[in-house]
Amino acid sequence: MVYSKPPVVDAKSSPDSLFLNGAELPAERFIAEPCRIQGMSAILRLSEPGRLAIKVREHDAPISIILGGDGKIVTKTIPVGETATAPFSVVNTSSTFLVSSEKPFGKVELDTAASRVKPAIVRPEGFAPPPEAIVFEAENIASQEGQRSAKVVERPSASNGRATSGWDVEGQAGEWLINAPEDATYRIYIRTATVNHPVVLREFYLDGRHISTDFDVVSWRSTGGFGYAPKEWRWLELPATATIQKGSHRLKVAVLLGSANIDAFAIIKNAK
Ligand SMILES: [Ca+2]
Repeated sequence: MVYSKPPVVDAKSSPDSLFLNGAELPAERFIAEPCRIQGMSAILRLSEPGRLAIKVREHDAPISIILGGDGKIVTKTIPVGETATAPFSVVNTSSTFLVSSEKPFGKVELDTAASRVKPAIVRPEGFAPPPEAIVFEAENIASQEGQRSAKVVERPSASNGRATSGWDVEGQAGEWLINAPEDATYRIYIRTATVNHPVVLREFYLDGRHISTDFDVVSWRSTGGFGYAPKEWRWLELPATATIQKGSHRLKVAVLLGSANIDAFAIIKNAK
């Protein structure tokens, strides 16, 4: 079913409304004259920043989605023939949500679990990898993707005195070559510094595949600064181990949300 009666229908009286994680959200359908744009608006409140997948069941014209709040606006389009977007990164827990199209559209479903975010394990200030750890400096970057490039910067407090900075926008990714000394299951660490963002979201790939089948996205929060002082760096352990064969492998980190400097990586053979 699609809405077709102008000008306003209360969401509760319409079978085609807005759902967040399976629960109906208060929303309003409208038709904007004179262009007759069909739309639906709502206030979206989430328990925490993260990722938001959006699905629109029925639509005969492209769907435009606008999510705004706190001076930031994110837009996405769902083309005809597709039902869902790639997930949004949502910074603000309270946002205005607007979905519109040239033609009527059906039920809109939002899902915060669809992109499967898992927090990194934050090691305390002063943590140092154990002697058996194999450390890879982030400044030895193999390749980058995206319209903006990160740079190698001098940071006296960084491992080897240098780090990478400028991982700022979605679409950027860096790839590093890591070398495993033997076939084993390893814990993977990243040394990072970040501030002033509600949450940092990153995807980690090993040889082109997510490092775990249990989650797609790793999250962490401010470390207190961008690494100008030693206390601003933290070692984070990724929330899964990876079985890695002896030899060289590609570790890729893709930016989804938030700026975070990267100093180094480490792999540590899992004791178990
Ligand atoms: Ca470094």
